[in-house]
Amino acid sequence: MLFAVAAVPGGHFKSTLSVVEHQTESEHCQFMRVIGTAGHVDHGKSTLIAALTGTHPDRLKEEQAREMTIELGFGWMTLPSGEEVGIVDVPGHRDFIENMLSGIGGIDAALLIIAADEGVMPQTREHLAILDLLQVPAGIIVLTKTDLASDITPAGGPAWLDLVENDIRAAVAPTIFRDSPLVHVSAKNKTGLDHLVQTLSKILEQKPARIDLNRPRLPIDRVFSMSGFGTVVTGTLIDGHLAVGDEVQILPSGLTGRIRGLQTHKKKEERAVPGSRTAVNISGIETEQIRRGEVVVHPKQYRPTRRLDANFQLLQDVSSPLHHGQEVKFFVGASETIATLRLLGKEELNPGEHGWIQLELRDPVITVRGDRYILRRPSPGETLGGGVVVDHQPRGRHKRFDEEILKSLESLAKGSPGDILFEAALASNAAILKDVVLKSRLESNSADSAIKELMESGKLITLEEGAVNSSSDVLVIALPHWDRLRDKTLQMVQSYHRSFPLRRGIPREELKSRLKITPRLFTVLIKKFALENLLAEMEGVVFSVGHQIKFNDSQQAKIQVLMRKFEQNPFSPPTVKECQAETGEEIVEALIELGELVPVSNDVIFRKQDYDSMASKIKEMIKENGKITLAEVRDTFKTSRKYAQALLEYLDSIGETIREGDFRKLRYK
Ligand SMILES: Nc1nc2c(ncn2[C@@H]2O[C@H](COP(=O)(O)OP(=O)(O)OP(=O)(O)O)[C@@H](O)[C@H]2O)c(=O)[nH]1
Ligand SMILES: [Mg+2]
Repeated sequence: MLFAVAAVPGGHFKSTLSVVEHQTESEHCQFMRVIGTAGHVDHGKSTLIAALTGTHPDRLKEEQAREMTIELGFGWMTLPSGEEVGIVDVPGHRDFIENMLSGIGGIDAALLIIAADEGVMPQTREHLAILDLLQVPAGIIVLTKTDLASDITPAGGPAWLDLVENDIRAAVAPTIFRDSPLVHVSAKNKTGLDHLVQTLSKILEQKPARIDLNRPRLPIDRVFSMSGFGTVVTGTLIDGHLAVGDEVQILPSGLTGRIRGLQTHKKKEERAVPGSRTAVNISGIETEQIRRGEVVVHPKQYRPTRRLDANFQLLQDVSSPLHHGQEVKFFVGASETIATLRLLGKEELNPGEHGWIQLELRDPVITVRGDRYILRRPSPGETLGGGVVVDHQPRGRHKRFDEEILKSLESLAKGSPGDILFEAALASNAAILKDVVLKSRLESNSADSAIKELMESGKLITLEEGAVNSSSDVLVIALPHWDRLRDKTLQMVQSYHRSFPLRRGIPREELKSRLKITPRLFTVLIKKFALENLLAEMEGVVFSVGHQIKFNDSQQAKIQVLMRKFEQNPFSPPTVKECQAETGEEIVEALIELGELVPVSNDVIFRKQDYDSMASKIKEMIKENGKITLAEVRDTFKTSRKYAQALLEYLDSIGETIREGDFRKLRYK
């Protein structure tokens, strides 16, 4: 059964690594793409998506009645290569531009849709400016409704479509769309659609893959409840993958839950990959507890922030300069909040200028260095500009005119070798240090100083002994991954103790396969925990230091009854089966674990003290006589042949005695 109607976007994140190719490990190769529409109201965006996918993206009754998109619409299409591409359809009306912003964040390519009969209009320009500020990786200009344009050409004048195209080229010249292909279509007559799909395939092919940074973020654009499933949230997944069973956290609220199910394009998946439109069925959190704009993450990987430093570009055609202290609306991912703007290094910012700002946010948001954001004026609504977050956890309020601070923001924006290496470590999980360096593409000198810096600050952790430099083979891990792995491991062991309180611990192999990590990492992990006195390992069983097997009252009572039987016949005690019948298998196992019972065969078992006294008596007798027979043992302890034989064979097997014909002698005298 399906639980999703796909939905929307994420923070457009350009990390320092996004300029670097990175697909070295197969587990990081999987990704998907999402495209978005953009353009003036009524220019034919939704109709074009309907023509491409067969499904009209407008879902609401009100939208259908008004023939106007209000909320984001979602769909997907399959390219000739077989690749599935998610689609986000946005509203063009100026009143809904903030809905458009919440959907456009995580897209890989935009279709800038312009009606041929109207040409460039105000929201064509505004959407274009937003796509440019977000630096959407690729774009296609789609001139639609071409069926309406053929008759417009004025007598004797230049062809209408040529005029429109000239206008478009002038509008896109200063933006990321400057070299974008322009495709003519008519959604009504279904002309040009194949060409559009081919063009889309081509530009997507040229773009680098989405990176799996191992720290997934799903900015939530829809929350709903499905009967039989419970809470479902949707968004465009970025920066990592999610898997069924994962523990997740909703930020900024901090609530935690577990992933019960995942869907991409209405298909059930075990794992959702970066760039995919993803619906997540979460257990443990109610629908009412989650708001649009919040983010689904793995625990401990992100921290909400209410203050950030950023560079900012004020658009050329805004109505007035930007002032210090001004109240603005801040948009990142699918979230929006009010912010107070601190203008750094300048008295005011004039249209077309850029500068450094610090934002004090009314509500906490999830954003990281490298995220692109948009600012709007609250009233009257106007897109002011946007930029890149350069520090999402600044130390404090900056002085406005401080050269040192401006310089440090410059270098933060460029990204230090330490930042670049850290990004590579985040994208690698636990990995060999020299492979992380390779991934970062740093040259060895800067890599060496970056390694030193990260080790000193504790952001990168070595898991093995050995030289630590750009060519070393030691296993390293970034701090957030280590924290997660550590918590996961300790929790697994503790939950095993809770489930099996009468067992000493979890079998090593079982823990390893549950953690799904390599044998090499597992070995160092257990070693490290042992050094930190958190876990211990004995005879292939891993347990929390301090864990003790404890019996409850009714178990204690059963044990007492059993022990009385041992007391009555210490040398012909109940058999293993009889013990199990008395107390249950678990308790017998626990008593063996605790060393109170010693099984000498599958059938015969003694109390520790009885076993000890029998064993030492036998050894004493051999010492006196040089040897002993089975019959002598049987008679000494007034027991039966079964017990005597099992005990002697056990003593043989542990190397205390050795059998010679009918006699036992001591193996070592
Ligand atoms: N003749 C003709 N009409 C079209 C074409 N594409 C769309 N239309 C019509 O244009 C009107 C608006 O189309 P929509 O697809 O709703 O426009 P939109 O860009 O999605 O509008 P918003 O979402 O409100 O911004 C509808 O009446 C469509 O039938 C086309 O290629 N040719
Ligand atoms: Mg529409």
